[in-house]
Amino acid sequence: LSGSSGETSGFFQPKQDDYQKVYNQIAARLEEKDDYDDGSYGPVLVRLAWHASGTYDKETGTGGSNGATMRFAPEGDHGANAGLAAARDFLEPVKQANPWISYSDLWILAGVVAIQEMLGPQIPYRPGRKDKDIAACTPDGRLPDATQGNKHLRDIFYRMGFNDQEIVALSGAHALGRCHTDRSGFTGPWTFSPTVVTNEYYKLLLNEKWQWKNWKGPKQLEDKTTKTLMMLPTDMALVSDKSFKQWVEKYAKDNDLFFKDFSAVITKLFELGVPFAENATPMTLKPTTA
Ligand code: ZEM
Repeated sequence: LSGSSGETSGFFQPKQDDYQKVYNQIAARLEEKDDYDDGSYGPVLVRLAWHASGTYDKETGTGGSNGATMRFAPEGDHGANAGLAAARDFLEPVKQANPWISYSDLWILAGVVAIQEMLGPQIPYRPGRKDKDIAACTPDGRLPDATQGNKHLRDIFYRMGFNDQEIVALSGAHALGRCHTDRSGFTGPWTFSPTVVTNEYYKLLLNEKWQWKNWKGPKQLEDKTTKTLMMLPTDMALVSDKSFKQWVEKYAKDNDLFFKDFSAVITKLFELGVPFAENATPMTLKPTTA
């Protein structure tokens, strides 16, 4: 059996090796298509996996990565999802070559690939998500609004079932990628190495002096030294709030601790609301960089 056999689900029972093949295809595409943004689709793939997952509501069990409902207009058109068509389109040829994998498993697998290929920690992967139809689209407003502060962050992330430490660990993803004026309205990257997973986000939050950027766009901060880096109001909430800040300090000091906690919390994020089979054991998929 091969991942490219074109069989649809039902009889084809994919094994770890089949997922590793899809992993390798995504990794090869990342390597090949290096003319995007800062040289990689990696960051926007991480954002796709996060926005697919971050709609989860623990009270109703709705939303989350099981369903890939962002394929449909109501959810795909939510303001928070602006620009994520780039990530979905990047993955479409991989879906065509491996029709047995659901979009919902593929998007999360792509998040895992992106993190590992950008030299981040190992992320255990469990497949088992099924695509849902348009009726399962989540209402607008479940993802965080960058113009707000600590209360909003807690409202949004507690709804998914996270605590303060986990909110700070997840936010380290902003070591990656950048803001685009034609997507969120904000502009610029958070770090000098936006295609490598590091704890730089925390170090910069603590050690740089941040000032309001003087421009016509939405309120954001810039570093005093180079004026090339940015922070969102929600990023600054992590250092103005004592309970958050203690974790920013820990992660700034200890990259190993950040990697360990980031791996655990992103795995939790990616699995919110997914009804895995009892025997679904997490897979360790091999980075191509090793
Ligand atoms: Zn983000 N994020 N995010 N984020 N994010 C952006 C970009 C990226 C917030 C937010 O408003 C924004 C998490 C949490 C939060 C990534 C991953 C994760 C952008 C810029 C905004 C405005 C979008 C644009 O213009 O293209 C807010 C308010 C958050 C609350 C804490 C979590 C959690 C993430 C993953 C675990 C990534 C990788 C990007 C970069 C995307 C890119 O295209 O470069």
